[in-house]
Amino acid sequence: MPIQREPWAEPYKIKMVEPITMTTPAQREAALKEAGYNTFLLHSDDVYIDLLTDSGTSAMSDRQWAGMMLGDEAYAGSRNFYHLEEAVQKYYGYKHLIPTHQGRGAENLISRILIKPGDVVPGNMYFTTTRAHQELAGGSFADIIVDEAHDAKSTFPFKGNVDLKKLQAVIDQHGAKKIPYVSIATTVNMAGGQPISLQNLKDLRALTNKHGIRIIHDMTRVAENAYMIKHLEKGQEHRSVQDIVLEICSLTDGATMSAKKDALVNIGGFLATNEWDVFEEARNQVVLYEGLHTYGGLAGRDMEAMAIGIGESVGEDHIRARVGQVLYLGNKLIEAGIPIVLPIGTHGVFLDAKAFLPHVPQTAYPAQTLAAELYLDAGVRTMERGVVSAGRNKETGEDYMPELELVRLTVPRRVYTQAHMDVVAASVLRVHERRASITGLKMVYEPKYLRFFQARFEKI
Ligand code: PLI
Repeated sequence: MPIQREPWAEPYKIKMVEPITMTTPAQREAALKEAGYNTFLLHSDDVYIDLLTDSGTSAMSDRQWAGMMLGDEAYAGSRNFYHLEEAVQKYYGYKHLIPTHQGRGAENLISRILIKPGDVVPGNMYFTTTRAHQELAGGSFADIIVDEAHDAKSTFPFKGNVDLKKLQAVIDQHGAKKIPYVSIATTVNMAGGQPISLQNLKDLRALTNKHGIRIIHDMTRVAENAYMIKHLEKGQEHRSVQDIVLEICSLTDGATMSAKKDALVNIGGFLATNEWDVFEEARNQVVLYEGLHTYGGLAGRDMEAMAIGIGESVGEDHIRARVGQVLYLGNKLIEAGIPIVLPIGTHGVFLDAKAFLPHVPQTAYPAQTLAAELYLDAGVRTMERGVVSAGRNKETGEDYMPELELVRLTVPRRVYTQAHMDVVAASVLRVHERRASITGLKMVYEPKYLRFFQARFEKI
């Protein structure tokens, strides 16, 4: 991790402000009960500092807002689509582009196009929506991430790496024909925002080439991953983030993108591919699920903001401050002895709820409980990333019991200041001090799909 010797400040100044609500403990208690102890079900008006997600919560730049005014809202062939296509080709190097309303729209398309019932999709840990679409298309997910990723205490710098022996075992067991692609995320959200190394990706490319297997890249946080490669991987320190991003993409065959993260927009995503056949099929199917292939569910102005945001996302000053702010919060918590996933991730700090609340069994949802308690303390909203998010095995119906039972403090891009981070750290410390008095939750309502979004709980 780069050592921060000098104080740093955000590389922007504030031109417009959005007031936020301050609430009393009694108001928060009532709001939490009303929300079934699920932070997804809180009204954002009842939230003070919103660290639920970094998805769609970024502050756009003045240039992006200016771009919004240049929206060409034609149904077909909007000029903003061509700007976006140019940006995707220039910064990411993929040949063909299909815009979608957000990342999961692209996941739906690629899963429907490439996965047949009975197929297996290996990946560097699952992501909720990605795996759900793979399963809806009849596939099953196989976890091939390195063991260190499942150990919150391991300080291995590239916990997003693929264990090539695990992939070889999947190939040996099922045969390459049953593997439509390997799904690689930069960075790995569910592991705590951990990067994959360039060397590992090159080794993966060599192995998949040998077996004729594609790599599909979940490039949601690729610039953050590239920043970590620059600072942690030998021989990469003199390269620009922009250059590393291009190389990462060049090692893969196509990508799904949630532009709501790295690309600094409030809505939008895309599917990109280098294969003409895949592009043609996606262009056919996108009209059923998203919209015409030159807008994919987005307004022209959204595509313009995305095109500009992609360029800003690989700027050295931007990415240093973005990851730097997360490191600032993480280091404050480490200094205070709070158990967090190490190393600190790039988009958020992940509390280790099993270590934070060792007396709460996983069946009583320690991470869900901790997220609720954090909200009660000061109105900071966070997200469970543990047994509730993991869901159930579709064959056996049993709960997945993930090693990692985490609460994610996700930092939106360019939204909060370091002072907000100080307030968050103080609140976590207060909850930690009274942790012995905290009991778990029981689930009283469970939706069929992606249950973490709408599940409801009661105090045990
Ligand atoms: O929320 P979408 O549909 O634009 O993107 C789905 C998605 C795909 N991959 C990864 C790695 C994600 O993190 C992701 C969405 N993440 C959310 C919403 C999050 O809060 O982390």
